[in-house]
Amino acid sequence: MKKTIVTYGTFDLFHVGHVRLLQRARSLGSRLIVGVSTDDFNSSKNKHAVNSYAERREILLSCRFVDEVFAEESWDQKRADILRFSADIFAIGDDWTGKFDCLSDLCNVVYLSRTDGISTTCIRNNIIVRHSRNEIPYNYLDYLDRITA
Ligand code: C2G
Repeated sequence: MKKTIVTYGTFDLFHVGHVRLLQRARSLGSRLIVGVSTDDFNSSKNKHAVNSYAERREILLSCRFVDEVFAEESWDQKRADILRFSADIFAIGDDWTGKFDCLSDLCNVVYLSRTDGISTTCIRNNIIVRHSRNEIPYNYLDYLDRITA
């Protein structure tokens, strides 16, 4: 049966953990729709992505597991999104276990196991540490200016 899955995230510094989450979510049905946190929404969470919303959206749309992308602008839009997309499944990583059970009157809520050993924060910190040890070539400095600004 054709099932629609909806998931959410920032997906900054896109990495293999994100890829596997999207692959697993997509395997639950036939259409995966991703709500991507906007830069303003992230600021309200005191989170500052390296990649802008436009870049993260473009990266996700290029991922073969993703069928559609829309903007996540607030915490409380999920119920309306599930109805708007007629989603059968709400899927997210198990670092959110229990947090979205409140949606189970609208659709099936699934928590998928995270990929251990990788995260956007680890990647950022790794670069900053290597930069401080001058292990990173000069042309990375602009990039670092963006993430340490
Ligand atoms: N993820 C994963 N394995 C990792 C890192 C992330 O499976 N090693 C999953 C997360 O659990 C999440 C998705 O990848 O389901 C996106 O992760 P983030 O970009 O960190 O998004 P998050 O901050 O969890 O945003 O309203 C909900 C929020 O938008 C969720």
